[in-house]
Amino acid sequence: MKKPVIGISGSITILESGRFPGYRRTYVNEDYVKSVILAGGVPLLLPLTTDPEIVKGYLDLIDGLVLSGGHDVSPLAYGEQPLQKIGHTLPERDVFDRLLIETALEKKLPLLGICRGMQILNVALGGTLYQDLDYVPDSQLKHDQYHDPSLATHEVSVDTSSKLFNIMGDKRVKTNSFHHLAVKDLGEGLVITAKADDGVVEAIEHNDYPFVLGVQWHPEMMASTDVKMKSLFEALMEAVLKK
Ligand SMILES: [Mn+2]
Repeated sequence: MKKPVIGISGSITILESGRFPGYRRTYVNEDYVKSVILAGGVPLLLPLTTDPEIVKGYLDLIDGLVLSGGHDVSPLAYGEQPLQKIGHTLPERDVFDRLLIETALEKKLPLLGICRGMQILNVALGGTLYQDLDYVPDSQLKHDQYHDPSLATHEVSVDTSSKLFNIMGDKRVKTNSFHHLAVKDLGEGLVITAKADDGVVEAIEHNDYPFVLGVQWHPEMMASTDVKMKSLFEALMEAVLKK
């Protein structure tokens, strides 16, 4: 059987030193690649572009999509001005990710949004974000850990009626956490499927599509040591094979 080809959205890093300072390099973190392989897929890096025709070309190549983490989503992408605690943004990546999402949804392609990937999924569907956790009423938990990335540092409560619960098989899941933005207003058709104990949204999904999920943590950094996290990627493969 042919293995599902999973596109992974790429980002741009600007080299600070070495042979080519100021040079732009396209990349994804290797854990995304490893997690897709671990779950039985063929990973394919999708380099950042803002050309809709090229994005359509990407979508013709892939069976499923992982939206990777990275820069803060620009507040302008959801009609807000930047507040003081917003971090580094890369507006061209917002354009790229939205093109990917729109085209993937048109094709009903299975899609997993991770961290920033979940946030931009929400924004692409008309939702908004908190520009920092300090702006989330009553949020007290540490959501930006300084531990080994594979180490879970807080728990989330999973809605038992969700696809996420079916995949994880648990109402309480331990996750890592590397974010300072959070979902505020939900995009159209999305539902919240997991929350941290301080009310921060930790997972969303779309009920009108077979598999459109977003998680606020980084399962790819845990997939090699945590079967629940690996199962998220396996569920993406299953969704592709069912399509
Ligand atoms: Mn968190």
